[in-house]
Amino acid sequence: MKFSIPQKKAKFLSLGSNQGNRRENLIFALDEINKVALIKRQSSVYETPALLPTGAPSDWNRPFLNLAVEISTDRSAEDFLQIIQTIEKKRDRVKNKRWAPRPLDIDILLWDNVEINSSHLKIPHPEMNRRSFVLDPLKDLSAQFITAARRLRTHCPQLMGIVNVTPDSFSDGGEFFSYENFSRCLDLLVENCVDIIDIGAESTCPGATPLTSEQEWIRLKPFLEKLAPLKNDRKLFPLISLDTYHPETAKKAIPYGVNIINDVSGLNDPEMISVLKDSNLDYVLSHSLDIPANPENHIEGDPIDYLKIWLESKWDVLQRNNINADRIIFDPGIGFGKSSLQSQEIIKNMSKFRELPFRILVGHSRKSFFSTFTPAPPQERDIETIGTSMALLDQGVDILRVHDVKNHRKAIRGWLHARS
Ligand code: PH2
Ligand code: MG
Ligand code: MG
Repeated sequence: MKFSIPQKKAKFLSLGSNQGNRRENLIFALDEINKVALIKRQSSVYETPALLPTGAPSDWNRPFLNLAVEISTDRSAEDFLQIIQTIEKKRDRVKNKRWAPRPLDIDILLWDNVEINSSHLKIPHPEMNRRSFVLDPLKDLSAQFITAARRLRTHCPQLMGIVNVTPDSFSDGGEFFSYENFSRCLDLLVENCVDIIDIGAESTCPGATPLTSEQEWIRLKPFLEKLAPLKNDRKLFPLISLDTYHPETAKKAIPYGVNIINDVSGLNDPEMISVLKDSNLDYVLSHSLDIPANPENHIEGDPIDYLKIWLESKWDVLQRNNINADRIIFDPGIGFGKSSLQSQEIIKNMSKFRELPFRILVGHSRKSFFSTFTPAPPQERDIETIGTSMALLDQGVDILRVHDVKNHRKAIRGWLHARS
């Protein structure tokens, strides 16, 4: 197969909490693990419905926060199990009925190639491939878990919150182009457990004026300067994504703690490859024909077939440059080089990308294809956007890039509990 990826030999742990201050419990556990092992990669935090035994009391049904880490240590799995149990006890974990609410649970999932099947320890974790609360965080760490995570009914998406620091954005008309609005917006996103903050300084909607990289940086820098200390000070802060197609801007932003480059041009500038090679940034590979978007110009033929062929050619380039699948997020580019009907066609058929070993992002929020079936102006399309989002979740999409994170968070909670 064109898109096959290697299995990685590594040590993975999963962490969960559904009692007490769940975030503080996870932060405590990470600090403790950090004392005895190197945390190489850490996933986002996922709120997941409690998986309960049949006949469990209703008051056990409290959502967990779950995450996963990849660690490096010379200790054996048996020794590490002892360490984990000590950490759990320090956080008031008491011997209780199986699967009763707990302040902290740490499990070993994989330990390189080790296989253990004793009464108190089983590695690989025998249930891991059936649990979204394990696979969803794991797929952030390694692409080898992506397709398995996507096959489960309770596959939980990440929310990427849009923060435009532009005076001319189509759907929020320069709303965040002040520091007060910017920090209010950040607070709201963090409060609603946004997974990724996507900050962009250049509008790419039809008719927008393109910026040079220098102009873009002048706009962006003061906002990154506000954001960077927040990320440094607060544990479990969301990931930061930078919406730019200029490699020079991407490079300058790295010291500010940016984790992801969101490139709407889809690797149009070969210099972007060197930025990726010289960093460990994740990369949103987004399809487009023109930047800014040109409503007159769109792709020919079946859009899904077209995008698959396009993706294969881009994946060739990335592979040749040793950029691995763990770092790649594919985005079909709704509204970029597609007619309204083609955008809808893509949304209806996102499940055809299910077997790809890349995380998949869709950015449909408030976009112009909605205008073919609703009179609502862009700022009033959030409910329509959420409806569309629910249909995307059914198809296994991994990341939703949206304006209204607060209501998406609520809708996802309902969706997940109805499917779990
Ligand atoms: N852990 C369990 C049982 N149920 N449900 C969720 N969502 N997350 C968990 O970590 C979890 C659970 C047993 O350890
Ligand atoms: Mg467990
Ligand atoms: Mg356990």
